[in-house]
Amino acid sequence: EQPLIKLKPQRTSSRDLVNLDGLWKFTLASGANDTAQPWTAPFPRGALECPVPASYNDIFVDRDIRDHVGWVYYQREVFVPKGWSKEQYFVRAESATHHGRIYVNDRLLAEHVGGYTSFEADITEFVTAGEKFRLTIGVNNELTHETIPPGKIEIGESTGKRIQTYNHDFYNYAGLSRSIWLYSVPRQHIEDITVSTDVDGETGLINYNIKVAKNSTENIKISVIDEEGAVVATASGAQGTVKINSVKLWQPGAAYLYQFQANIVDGRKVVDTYSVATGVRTVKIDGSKFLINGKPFYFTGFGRHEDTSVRGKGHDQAYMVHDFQLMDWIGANSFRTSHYPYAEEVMDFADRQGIVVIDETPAVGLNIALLGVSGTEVPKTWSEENINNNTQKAHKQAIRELISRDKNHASVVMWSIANEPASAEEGAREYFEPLAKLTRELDPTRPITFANVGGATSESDLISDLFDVSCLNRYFGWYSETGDLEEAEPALVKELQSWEKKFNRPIIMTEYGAYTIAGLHSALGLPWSEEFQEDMLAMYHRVFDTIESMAGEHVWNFADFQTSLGTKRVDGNKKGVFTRDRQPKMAAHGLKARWTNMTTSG
Ligand code: GCB
Repeated sequence: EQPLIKLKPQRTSSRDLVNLDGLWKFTLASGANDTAQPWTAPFPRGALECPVPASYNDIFVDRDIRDHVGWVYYQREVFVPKGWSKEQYFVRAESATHHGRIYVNDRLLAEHVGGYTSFEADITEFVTAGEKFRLTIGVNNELTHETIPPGKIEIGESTGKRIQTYNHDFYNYAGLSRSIWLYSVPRQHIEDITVSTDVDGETGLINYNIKVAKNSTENIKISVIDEEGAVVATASGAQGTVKINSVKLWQPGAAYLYQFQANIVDGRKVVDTYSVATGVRTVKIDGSKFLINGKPFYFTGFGRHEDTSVRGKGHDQAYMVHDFQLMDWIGANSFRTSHYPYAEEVMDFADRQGIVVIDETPAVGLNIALLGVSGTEVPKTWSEENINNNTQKAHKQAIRELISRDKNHASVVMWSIANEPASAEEGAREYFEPLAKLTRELDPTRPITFANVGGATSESDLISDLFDVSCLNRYFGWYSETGDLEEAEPALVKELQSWEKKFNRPIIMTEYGAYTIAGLHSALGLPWSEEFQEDMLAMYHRVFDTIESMAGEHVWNFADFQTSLGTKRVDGNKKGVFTRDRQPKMAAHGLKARWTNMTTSG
């Protein structure tokens, strides 16, 4: 059985890769029932050109493109390098949001549903090395009640046009927002590597399991190489444990990565080589403490988004590095990949930077009541018409793909399998019990959680005992007790105390914050102003410091971000501590003072 998400392409002595980013020709399907097959021919001269990686929505000055619901197509010519005649080669899309198809010339070679994980087409039999082919990638942005995340397509009353609606608070950016690769592997190759680490005194242990492609020899040699390039341990065989003496641990804020290099060997020849950057560390929960390497870890940082102006969710190295710099500046030691898996480059970078990650699936918006549905009859979330067995199937797949992709990252210390589901509604337990079980089966080494919604209290929530950490999103002082911090404070105290009392385990506030218009000031500290954001965060911190089980605080949000159109959002959600172009709001300075002080004093 093939791994769900294949190893990220790598250039090694046995593997090659060609980056296909750049300007691609671009066209929209005219409608849902469009029978044109644009992949069967080169797009006409004069076709639009669209940058990859980028969401396409904000690139063009055209509402028809921005609001398009359905398929779009990207196309370019690609040469397969001459030297690859003995190799096996693939086209890999790091993501296609939310449903992708890879066509090579006239042929459909791969299809994938799920907007934030990679998929690929084996094109070896269809294109000869040294020849060129027409590569078309179709991307569909539709969300239904059976997709993850869920959504709904409505029909405009006058125009008859299709309108995408959804329950989550970020814009449904779509397209090819991550890199596209052409890469080769030898016929006999390593298909998957799973590592997990442990520590025994001064000795680091890397437990590993390697899968090879069929017809490959299983003669496998392992070398573990330290940051100086020295081989510090070796082993052989497809699974086992390698021991590193006097191990240097991967620590939050002080990353150390070994290269776990796996080789398929045939006699004296190395047939294939692949390396996984491996940080040796342990993660454990002990009562109300979240332990990394046996020491209590207190999360400081943010829920974030992949979001910038113009590129939307397009991965961008400049923003990635800059965002990590800002997190370092402000004293953030961690973040949550709210509300979907981020680009793999981000996970690699977090490993190298020693930033701790709570890794989340795209299961956001599984909560119909949050829509603000009016009337007496609130529709049920966990029901045939809304979130049903097929949605659950898609959710399982999203969990499998996330873990398959990110299992080897030292930075990832916990899986979050959903954001703000209707966990107090009847049916939640039936829905979540198998998902929690699946997550633990797939990865017994990391704790699991979900971000609990305000209103699903320690008493009314039906699923929290299935998880290891209480991750709470709370907006006292914003969505309730609006602008009244004197009322909000005791409400927050009461809430946190009730969770602490119910579960002897860590609590992380995974969201708290206030909508803040940069530049808006108020001597009275009224809502929407920079003063209010600052006061509100200070109030939360005062409370957190009195709660023994508190194990972390993630402000919502790192930066302002785009949302769907609505009367409560002015050009998006402005709960950022930084503006969308990454300038600090006033509250950033208070956070910096608090967090940098915490990090140094432990
Ligand atoms: C939440 C959601 C997040 C929203 C945020 C808000 O609870 O998890 O996606 O953006 O509240 O600002 O309303």
